[in-house]
Amino acid sequence: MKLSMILSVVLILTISACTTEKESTKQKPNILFIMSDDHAYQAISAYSNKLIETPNIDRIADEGMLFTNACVTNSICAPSRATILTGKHTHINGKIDNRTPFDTTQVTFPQLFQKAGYQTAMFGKLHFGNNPKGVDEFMILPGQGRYINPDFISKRGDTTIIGYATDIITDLTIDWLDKKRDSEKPFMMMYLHKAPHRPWWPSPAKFKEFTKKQFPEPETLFDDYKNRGTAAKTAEMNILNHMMYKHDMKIRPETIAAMGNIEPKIKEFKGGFTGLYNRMNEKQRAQYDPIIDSINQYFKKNWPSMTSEEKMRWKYQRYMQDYLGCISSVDDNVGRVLDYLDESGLAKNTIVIYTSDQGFYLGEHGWFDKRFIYDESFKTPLLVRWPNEVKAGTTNSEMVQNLDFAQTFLEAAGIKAPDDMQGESLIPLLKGNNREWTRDAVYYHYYEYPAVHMVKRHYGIVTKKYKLAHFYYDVDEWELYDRKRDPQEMNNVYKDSSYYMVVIELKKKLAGLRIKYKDSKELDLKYIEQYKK
Ligand code: SGN
Ligand code: CA
Repeated sequence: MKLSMILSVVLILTISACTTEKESTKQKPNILFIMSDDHAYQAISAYSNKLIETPNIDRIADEGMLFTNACVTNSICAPSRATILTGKHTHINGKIDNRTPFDTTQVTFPQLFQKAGYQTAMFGKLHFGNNPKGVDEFMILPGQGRYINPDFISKRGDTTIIGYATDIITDLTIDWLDKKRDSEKPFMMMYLHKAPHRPWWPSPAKFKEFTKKQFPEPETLFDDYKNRGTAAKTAEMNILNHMMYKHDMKIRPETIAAMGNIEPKIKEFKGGFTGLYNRMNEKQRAQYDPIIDSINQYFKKNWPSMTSEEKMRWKYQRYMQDYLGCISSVDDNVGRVLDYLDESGLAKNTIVIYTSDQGFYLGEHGWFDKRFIYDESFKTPLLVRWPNEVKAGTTNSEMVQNLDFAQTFLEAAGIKAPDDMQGESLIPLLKGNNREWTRDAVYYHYYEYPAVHMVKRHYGIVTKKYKLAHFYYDVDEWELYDRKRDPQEMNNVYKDSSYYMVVIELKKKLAGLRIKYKDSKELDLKYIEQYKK
């Protein structure tokens, strides 16, 4: 072959390689990962409209897929986020509870997106650290963040933005999508709400609207924890006994002072009502004050003569009014982002995911908060829209976990996932190929004890039919629930002889999962020792 011919062949090959690369990068889907904090699936109308309508979040499922059996590996904030970022169980990535520092030398999925040519950004609540890796741009809340006039950490230093956190996080997200990103590149955006985390402060408008509403009570609001283990009986998550008046119910310190020392005796609560109220400017206070005053007047007048049952009912309503008010703002703001995607033409090539860092109790078993392997906190909402790939209006009931997210996003973007990630890509399920999915059980492990809410350490296995959990550290107790016969998990049948074989088989399977995911008794002990330091 003549030299000129060889050169022209090389040239043609190079040009075509460049074009293919450019085209394939262009066609890569954008990822918009929306996560809220403590958003129970019971408060999304795509799952149930008993409590609230969330038309915007529902759109993601109407135009995509609703997962009805999505769950977390460890039902608490920072560990859930670490699992999502690393694609590993918390005993492997080390972020077993909210206290332990996150080892930032680990590979997280945004870093892989960035390396592969994606534009990456993160806005809202991360919970840990102040310099997330793998994101070109970020504005994150320090720690839990604040609902009103929130502080933000950014690459350019710290700043405070006046307004309501849910609206502000959305403004930042839309602004980056619209004006700041390089539109030649695909993007991976993490849009992370602080809402509806405790202490619940809805926006002034939602506060006004939701304090006028009354909500249906869950059947198990007055649960007495009979037929359960010690852990359920000793947890400090009961609305009547452990929810605070100032901190949670908007009762002013002056009201409490005038009524005597009536607050539940719980160590951890410092900020009370004033933590947020003192951040407000005059104008903001003027919006909240009339409603807070009327709640206080009612409380002062009626509380002393209420029965325990009436107190529980009143607290439950106050809880729902504020919690659901916060969610309503999340829903409006998700709507703003979805509208932006439509108007900009980005929607058709953008995968939109809506989830929460875990589920939450909305009065079931008399509780608020999370942590337990029991359904309301173990499960988490998961809705995914991916035009042309995911069939609109579909439902999936497989047992998927937050552990699977990283590998799913990476596969969607055509990026190889590291071999040591422990999840499974959900792409087959998203594309309707359920037969390719072989998982029949998931593994769960919660650690943060002793700590706020006093939920004991436990690990367990969950299948579609059963849930077996081992509570350890200062107890050694097993619990078994028959998920089909007892969906509310009111009866621990571990000692029921008719479940003898089920227990044997599940214990074997659980031991297998502990080996598969590299968890062990040694690690349990290591994390206990580490916690004591
Ligand atoms: C705070 C809350 C707790 C909550 C933890 C963990 N108290 O301590 O109720 O369980 O966060 O939540 S409050 O003072 O903020 O009201 S997590 O979502 O970050 O894990
Ligand atoms: Ca949370």
